[in-house]
Amino acid sequence: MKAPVRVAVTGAAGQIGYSLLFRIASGEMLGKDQPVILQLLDLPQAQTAVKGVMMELEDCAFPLLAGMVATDDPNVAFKDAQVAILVGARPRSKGMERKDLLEANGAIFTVQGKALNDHADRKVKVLVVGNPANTNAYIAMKSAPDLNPRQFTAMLRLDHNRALSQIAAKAGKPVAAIRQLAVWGNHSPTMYADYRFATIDGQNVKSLINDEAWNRDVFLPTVGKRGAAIIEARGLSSAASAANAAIDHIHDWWHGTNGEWVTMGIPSDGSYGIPEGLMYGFPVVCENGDYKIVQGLAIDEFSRERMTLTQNELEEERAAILPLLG
Ligand code: NAX
Repeated sequence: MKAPVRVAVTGAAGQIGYSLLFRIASGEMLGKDQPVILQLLDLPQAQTAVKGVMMELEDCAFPLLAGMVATDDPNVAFKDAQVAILVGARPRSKGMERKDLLEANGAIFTVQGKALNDHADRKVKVLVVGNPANTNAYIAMKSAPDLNPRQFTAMLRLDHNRALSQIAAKAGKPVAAIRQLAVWGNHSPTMYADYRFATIDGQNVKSLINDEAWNRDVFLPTVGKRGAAIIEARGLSSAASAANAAIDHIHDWWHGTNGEWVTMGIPSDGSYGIPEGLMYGFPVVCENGDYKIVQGLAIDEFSRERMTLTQNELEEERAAILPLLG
C-alpha cells in the first residue's frame, strides 16, 4: 500500500466542498491505489457543518480514506499538505464593490499563502478555486516566497470543460474526441476559449464548424457567461461541475496528460507576450508532476485582442491588491 497523501481543502463546508471531498476520498483524483488524508479548513462558525461532512465521509467507508482533520487554523490545515485546494473565499455581498471584494479576499489569501509557505510539504501543488481565482492565486503565490511560484495555480479547467462541451454539441461529436483546446486569461467572462488549434478525429474544429459568427456571438458569450446562467437556472452557483474541474486539474497535474492539452491558470513565464508572473490561463501539457506551456501557437489579430482584454483585467486586479502585499 502506498503512503497516504495529505490533501488540504479549504471551504470544506461549502457546496463545492460537498461535491469535491467524496470524490477525492474515493480515489478519483489521485488514483484508486492512493490513500489520502483529508485536512479540512473552514471558518469557526462552519466547524459543526464540517463535522457533519466528516460523518458522511466516515459513513462511506472509503478504503482509501486514511484520516481526516478539521480545523479553522490554516497552519494546521496545510501542515505537510502535498495538495492544497483553496475553495473557501469571501463571496460578493450585496452592494460590495469589486475593490472591496479583492481586498477581502486578499486578506484571506495572504494568510493562507504564508501558512502554505511555513507548513506545507515543500513540493505542495496548490490550486485556487475561490474567486477571483487568478488574483487569489497570485496573492497566495506572492505570500509564499520559500515555495516555487510554479506550485501555485488557478482554476480555468471549468471554462475549458464548458468550452469542450459547447464545441462537441455544435460539431455533433463526442466530447472525448476533441484535442488541443486552449483557454487564455482570467477565470471571468473575459476569458478567451480558443478552438483554432483544436481537432476532432484529426480534423480541424475551425474548418469543421466554419462559422465565425457562432464563435464570436454564441460560443464565447455562452462559455464566458455560463456561471451566471447556472445561477439564474439553479438559484445557486456551479458546484458539482466546479468540483469536477478541480479533480480534473489536480488529476492531470499529478498523473500527467500524455501529451494532451489542458488549461491551467499559472504564473506566466512571458510566453505569448503575457507579462511575467501574471496568473494567466494557458494551454499546457503535464508530465512528471509538472506542466509546460504549449509553445509556438500563432496568435492572430482577433485572438490577440481577446488575450489582451483578459490580460488587462488581470493587471487591474493585480494593481488593486498590490498594496496588500507590502
Ligand atoms: P460556499 O459559499 O457554498 O462555500 C464557501 C465555504 O468557504 C463556506 O463554507 C465558507 O465558510 C468557507 N470560507 C469562507 N472564507 C473562508 C476562509 N477564509 N477560510 C476557509 N474557509 C472559508 O461557496 P462555493 O459554492 O463552495 O464556492 C466557493 C468559491 O468557489 C467561491 O469563491 C466561488 O466564487 C468559487 N468558484 C470558482 C469557480 C472557478 O472556476 N474557479 C467556479 C465555481 C465557483 O463559482
